[in-house]
Amino acid sequence: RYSFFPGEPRWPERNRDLTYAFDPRNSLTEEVKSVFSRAFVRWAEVIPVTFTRVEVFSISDIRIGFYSGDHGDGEPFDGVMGTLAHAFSPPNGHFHLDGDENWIVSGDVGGDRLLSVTAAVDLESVAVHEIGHLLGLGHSSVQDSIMYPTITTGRRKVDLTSDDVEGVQYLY
Ligand code: TQI
Ligand code: ZN
Ligand code: ZN
Repeated sequence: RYSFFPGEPRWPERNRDLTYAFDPRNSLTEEVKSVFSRAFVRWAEVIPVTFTRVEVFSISDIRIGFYSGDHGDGEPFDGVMGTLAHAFSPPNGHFHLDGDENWIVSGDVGGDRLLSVTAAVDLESVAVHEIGHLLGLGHSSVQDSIMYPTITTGRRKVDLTSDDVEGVQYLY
């Protein structure tokens, strides 16, 4: 079953039209940015919350960036595998991804040839999971849910289950 962070933090009623922005220091391609847009839509379809991309990083509700190792928030990344990303509970909005991972950017997870040489991680799957945390969801005990705390390398898991939907609809 779904869970929440202690105290059930959520975005306040006066701010449910959330903005998101990408760290300009990453100079991400539109292809990479569109993966996040798709991940936000999956959650926005089931709750009265909107996500709008803005250009000004410093004033955005949700701030997305790829970083390697120690990046200044006391939770350093650890190179390939291990921690892939982290996001904080509302209303923090920081969404950080480990720049050292071999991220799969397209929707196509590809053949097993690539996956056997490199431990590749599907970006959209991780984004959907982290957005769950940004909205206030903790981990779930339901294996197929987005918020279940394990993911198979190279696997794509992007569809919300009824458990994810019930959890987020309780909050919003
Ligand atoms: N990052 C952990 C995560 O997002 C960070 C974390 C550990 C955490 N414990 C937490 C966040 C408790 C909130 C509450 O779960 S991770 C997965 C999954 C990670 C893990 O890099 O290990 C995904 C990132 F679910 F597959 F294990 C994305 Cl999808
Ligand atoms: Zn961080
Ligand atoms: Zn998690």
